[in-house]
Amino acid sequence: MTIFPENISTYGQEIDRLFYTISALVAVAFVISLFVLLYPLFNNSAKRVKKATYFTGAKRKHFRWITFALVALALSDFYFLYAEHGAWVTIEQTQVKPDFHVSITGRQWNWAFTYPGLDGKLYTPDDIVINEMNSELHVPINKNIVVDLWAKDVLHSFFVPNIRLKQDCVPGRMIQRWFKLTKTGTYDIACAELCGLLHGKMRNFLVVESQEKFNGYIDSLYKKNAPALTMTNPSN
Ligand SMILES: [Cu+2]
Repeated sequence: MTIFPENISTYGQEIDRLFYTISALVAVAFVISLFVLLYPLFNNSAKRVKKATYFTGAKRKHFRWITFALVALALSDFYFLYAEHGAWVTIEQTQVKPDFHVSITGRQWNWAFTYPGLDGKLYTPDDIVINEMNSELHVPINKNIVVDLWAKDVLHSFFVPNIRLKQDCVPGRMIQRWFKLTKTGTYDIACAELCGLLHGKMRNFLVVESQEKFNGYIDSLYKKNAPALTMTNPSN
């Protein structure tokens, strides 16, 4: 049972497990905090205790409890660091061999997708740019997809709930992330950073498809963009 949208990435399970771990520990802390807050309120009601006592917290007896809470907090922090280390390394620090490399730019208000042109290389004049609201990003299934994330104007956040990937896009810098997807279909790409008036309309789609279908899509892009390609490609 899961409360999240279906996971389609190879590392999504790790994020889900972290979420449940953190929620469980925070739930325990929440119940203890409520108890510590409410118990004295009821136990020391005006009927039972006539005059309130003022604690400075300086006495060893009182200070002990402050120290106990601090240590418990620090220990849980270290535990989270330990628990998340694997996912952190997989998602943020692993250099995968890219099977497909695409550039994604957040702008007010859509995600623009830049595919490499016929030369197979990004950031050359024959790149193909799809820059429309509600457009699709096509990627092949079971392949390492490396994405360069950019922002054109303000902060955006590339968010695909089904991949469990959410990454801020910052103007002036490129952030690279990767994913490998295990299920075909069409999934939402959202922006998770309030980025202006039409932030809520900033919705694109991720289409995961077989390698054959994906090749067909890329071919159709080349054909559609052919006149522009011959104009910008000096070798033609
Ligand atoms: Cu945005």
